Amino acid sequence: MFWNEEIETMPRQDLEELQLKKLQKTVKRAFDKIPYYNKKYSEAEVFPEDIETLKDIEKLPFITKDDLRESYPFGLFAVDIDEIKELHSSSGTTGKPVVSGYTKKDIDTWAECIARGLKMMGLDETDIIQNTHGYGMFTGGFGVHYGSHKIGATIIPISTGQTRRQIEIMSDFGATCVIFTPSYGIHLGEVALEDGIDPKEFGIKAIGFGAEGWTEEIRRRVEEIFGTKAYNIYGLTELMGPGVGIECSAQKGLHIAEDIFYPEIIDPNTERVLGENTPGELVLTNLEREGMPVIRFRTKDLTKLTYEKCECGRTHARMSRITGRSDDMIKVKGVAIFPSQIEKALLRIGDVEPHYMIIVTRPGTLDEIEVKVEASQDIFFDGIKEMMAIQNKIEKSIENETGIRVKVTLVEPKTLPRFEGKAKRVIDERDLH
Ligand code: DLL
Repeated sequence: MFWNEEIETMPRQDLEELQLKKLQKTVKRAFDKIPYYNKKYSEAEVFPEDIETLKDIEKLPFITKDDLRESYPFGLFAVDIDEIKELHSSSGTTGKPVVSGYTKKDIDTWAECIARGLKMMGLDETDIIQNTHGYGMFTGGFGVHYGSHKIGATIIPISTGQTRRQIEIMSDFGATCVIFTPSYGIHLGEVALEDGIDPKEFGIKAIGFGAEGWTEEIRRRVEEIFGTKAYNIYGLTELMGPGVGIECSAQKGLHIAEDIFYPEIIDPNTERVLGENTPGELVLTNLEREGMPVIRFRTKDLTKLTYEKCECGRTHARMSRITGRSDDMIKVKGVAIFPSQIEKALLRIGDVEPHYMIIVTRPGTLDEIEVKVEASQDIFFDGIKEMMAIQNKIEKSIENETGIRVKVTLVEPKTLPRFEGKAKRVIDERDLH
């Protein structure tokens, strides 16, 4: 099933011509309207007229999360704020978030991406979609919502949490599709099973899941619990939100909406562009965006691309499942966290040393974070009560900074590893590769 068959099955040569036209227009708009790009490109001595072929994109400098943070909040908008109709920001964090702005047309483009994906998953206007993604600054909730309206399906905007109510509604309202993060999906299924309810009996036709890393074992578990196929949904706030890439019924990679995003794969160390089927870091460029065109964004997500025509008939490139990150960002319960935020939160407290380790585990189906922090000599010898009070204070400070509850353990001074060069502060024991 297609939403936009002409575009989705376009011969690659025509698609590339279309991409080039859109790229030229985007670069020119960014250069003319956004001082940030104007300065960056002028310094690199590259100008809009230098983009004569698609490969010429490689002449343009990359843009990173730090660049976006520096332009906080509206420095990368190409239109006046009154043309921006919606604002989102990267999930959960209260530090300096990345802001994403959308014009009316951008919201429609977003809906288009999700609509294509919902059709890939075999859904149409007769379906009832239960959307467990949070509605708020996180892009998961609204993105799926707009796409669902576009194909004319019925949406249940239930958002995250209240697991038993989710199960009741799924059953009573007859949901035929459910959208979740893989870890929440497994949790949802297992709570139902614990209560003696078999999720297979809900009659779910398709599951859409994403927003965090997962393995094929996790997919198998989700599919087994709900008795249906689970489709990968990829996206990120900076470029739009969910819907940059979505899997079709073949489940052999996610189709990137290539008339809307231009994908490249680079070696994260040398920044050299790599060829098809070679793993590396995904770099994305908005080709359609009015409000905030992002050009050559280093996603830090590791994947590879294939341009081979898919058995579903679509010609758009496919990216494989994300296998990791080239930086130290961790996604826990769908929220993106950087070790620097944890560091900031604990240094605010005092009485602790700036030595810490972050340990991420998934004991059951949900993620847990433990932060081990070295106590100062004085505190360590002050006794258990004082230590507990400080642990508590740090836990609150980290929750304030990241929006996530963690367990803090104070350890003896000088017992955590010291690093030469780049510190490795995160131990991820979830085995998501
Ligand atoms: O997570 C957008 C989204 C919402 C995608 C709902 C899918 C479903 P951010 O919070 O900005 O946006 O986080 C983006 O999450 O760079 C990846 O590291 C990770 N990520 C997103 N989707 C997947 C996925 C949303 N399918 C960051 N597989 C990205 C693995 C994913 N990682």
